[in-house]
Amino acid sequence: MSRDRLSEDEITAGLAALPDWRREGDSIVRTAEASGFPAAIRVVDAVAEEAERLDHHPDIDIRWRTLRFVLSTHSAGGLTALDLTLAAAVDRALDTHG
Ligand code: HBI
Repeated sequence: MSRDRLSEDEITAGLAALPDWRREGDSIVRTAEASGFPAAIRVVDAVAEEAERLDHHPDIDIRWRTLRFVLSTHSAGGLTALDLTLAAAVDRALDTHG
């Protein structure tokens, strides 16, 4: 998958399909509450597996049940299709394990 930076229109279109995510500068961010600390870790574990498969990794802040995911493509200095794909994977992990 391309690591070319997305255009503003592409970012806007991508975020329309990711209603739980917010743009923060060159990143997209989602904060979510898991049912407890073990569930939060299960979410992070599922995301880690997908991140390895994609070779694309999130910044994750874990505070008890609260998870904050920050996605950007560091090598591109902004957002790429990989970030949108990983965001959808985070959403699935939260739906399944959260
Ligand atoms: N993850 N978010 C993010 N951004 C990157 O630029 C990135 C990554 N994971 C791995 C990676 N780059 C590269 O080190 C490998 O693709 C080689």
